[in-house]
Amino acid sequence: MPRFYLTTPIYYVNGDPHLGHAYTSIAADVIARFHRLDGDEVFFLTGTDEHGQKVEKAAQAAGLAPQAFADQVSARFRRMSEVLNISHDDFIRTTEPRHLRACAELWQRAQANGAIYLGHYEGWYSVRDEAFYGTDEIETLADGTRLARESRAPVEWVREPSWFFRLSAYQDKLLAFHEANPDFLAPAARRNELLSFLKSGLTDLSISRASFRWGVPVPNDPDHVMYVWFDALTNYLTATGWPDPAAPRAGFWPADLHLVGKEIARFHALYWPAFLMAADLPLPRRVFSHGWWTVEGEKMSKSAGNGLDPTELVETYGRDALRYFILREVPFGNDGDFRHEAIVTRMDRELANDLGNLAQRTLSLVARNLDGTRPAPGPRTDDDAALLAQAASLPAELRGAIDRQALAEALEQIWKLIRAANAYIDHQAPWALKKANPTRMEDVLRVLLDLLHTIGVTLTPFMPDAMAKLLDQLAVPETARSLAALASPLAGGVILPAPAAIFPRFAARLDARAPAC
Ligand code: ME8
Repeated sequence: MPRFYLTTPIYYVNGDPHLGHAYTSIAADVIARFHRLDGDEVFFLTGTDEHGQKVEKAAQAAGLAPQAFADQVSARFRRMSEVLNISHDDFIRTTEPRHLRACAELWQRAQANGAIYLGHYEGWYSVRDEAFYGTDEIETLADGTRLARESRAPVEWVREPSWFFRLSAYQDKLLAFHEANPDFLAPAARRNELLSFLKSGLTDLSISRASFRWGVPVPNDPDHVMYVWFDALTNYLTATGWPDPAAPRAGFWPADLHLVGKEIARFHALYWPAFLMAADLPLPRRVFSHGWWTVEGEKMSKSAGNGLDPTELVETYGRDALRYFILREVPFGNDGDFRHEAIVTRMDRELANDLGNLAQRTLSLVARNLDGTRPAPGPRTDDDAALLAQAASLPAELRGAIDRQALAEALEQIWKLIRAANAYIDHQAPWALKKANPTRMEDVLRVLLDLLHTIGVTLTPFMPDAMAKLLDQLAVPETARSLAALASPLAGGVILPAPAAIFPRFAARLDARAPAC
């Protein structure tokens, strides 16, 4: 079985989950579910990033010890996964013993190879970004406040002894790696940004802190804890059971895909490959960095406290509609703006009208005119054959799109088939054939049931609950709910359950939730 290992970033536990975190987790979930549907053995990892000064400060503000605080907030991220129907195989926490072991091992291997040395750090640091900045990356405001120009996060001057990673020594190797692997970092715009940063010259990276304690201890130096990013990136290795070569998931390294937001592309596409090179380990195959959401035009962030709560969004719209909307609304890789009006419009037009009505019309005609029985495949007209050929080519097209993380494009390919099926039902008008040509009516309904089978299976990764309902109503057996199974016709003569609406309109959803008077 081909293996596929994909990851989300591990989220900081300094604040609660919001729409931005939900976005990455949902996108990764769709990709994981698609690979499972395609017969791959998948390892899908998510989790929480619990060390560092930012978390330590948030714990202090909450009046809790860092570990107790991390326990609380990590549980909320786990709950977010449940609420969104995220099918991760492991949820890693960086405070777990397995992770401390892996960090120490990676450090020691890099050190043994001469990539780590003790020095003195003096420069700008942003706790909010947990990142060091060069003087050329800093801006001074009129009131004297200093900010990191790009992220607008406050910075402070730090002077302390520090262990360094010899990043400058990896510049040529990194450049050669990126040139030999043009698809390693996508989208292309992000890759170009990274290449120009890389070409502008790399300085060594401070990878330990001596001024606070909330971190992974540096091996053989009790005064230092590891820089949170050295610790955090290592989580992707930890989860495979590394360094134990006999661990059940050892064969999953290197990861096939790290999915991240655009602000952390550099950490994943430069620092992480360099750390791995220093320890003589294989590099991940791809990093995809997606865009950022604003909400009704406003920037959203954990620190600004204006993040939309994923649980509330699910209560309002339903989790499948939310999953669908955020992947459909903008091409994956671009920024997006979350607007209530836009999600409601898509729910009504695309889910309730295009897809819901197609299923409802077909299934109620089968119930009324064929005693609810799925007919056997009949002779095909050119129109039937063309539409079924479009359905048959869909899995290969989707594989192509999912391999490029083109998630909105994958949805558009499925929607092309839905629109074609709606045009077909209008044109064939099976309701009018009942008296005039009942055999043709059967054949038309059978074509429509086959199309709905393909639509139901291919949309399962995006909307698992609703598509399970649709496939149940189509009486599709579990064994026929995979991409491979779409090539074999479903048996005729099977009785379908009574049809029921799959996607209520948004207003009807709200009515259903209102307390009865
Ligand atoms: O960066 N729009 O954690 P984090 C889209 N712990 N995605 C968003 C978003 C938004 N407005 N806001 C956040 C960290 N995200 C580190 C990662 S990995 C080894 C360590 C998503 O809690 C996006 O995926 O700040 C982004 O990269 C991630 O949340 C940052 O989460």
